[in-house]
Amino acid sequence: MKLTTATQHILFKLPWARYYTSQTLKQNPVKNPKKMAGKLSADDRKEKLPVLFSKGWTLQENRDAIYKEFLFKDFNEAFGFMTQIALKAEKMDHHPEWFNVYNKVQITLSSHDVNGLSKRDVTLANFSEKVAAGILTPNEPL
Ligand code: HBI
Repeated sequence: MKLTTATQHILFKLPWARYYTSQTLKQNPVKNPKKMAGKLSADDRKEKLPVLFSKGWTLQENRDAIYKEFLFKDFNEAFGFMTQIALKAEKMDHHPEWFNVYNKVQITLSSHDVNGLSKRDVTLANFSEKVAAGILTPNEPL
């Protein structure tokens, strides 16, 4: 019998049910949809990464991750950018590795659960580009 995740949580509180649930889970384990997503496929890399490279993202040499340094007019713009990314990251349950000093924001994206790049990183990178474009005044470098 397939148990929903919520049912499993409830049942896990009852000792006798814990055994039953553990046996049930062995038969049909609940997979984390995020972990099921997996690493970026070769086709996706060919299609999606060049677009980001053209916008200043680079592939890290020592790990399967992408990196970009954003420069803004001042700290307020930089922090406004980070605030919007932070809200998106929470909504996605996918978080950047980043560093900020004054008007500079350095972002590294990789998916810890698959130990490399996933579609989530591409999504967050593209979102970062949209936010930066909205914040940066015309003719300012990204
Ligand atoms: N952020 N970049 C990144 N990679 C993850 O695997 C990840 C995350 N934020 C939250 C998260 N995973 C949760 O699902 C827990 O695994 C921490």
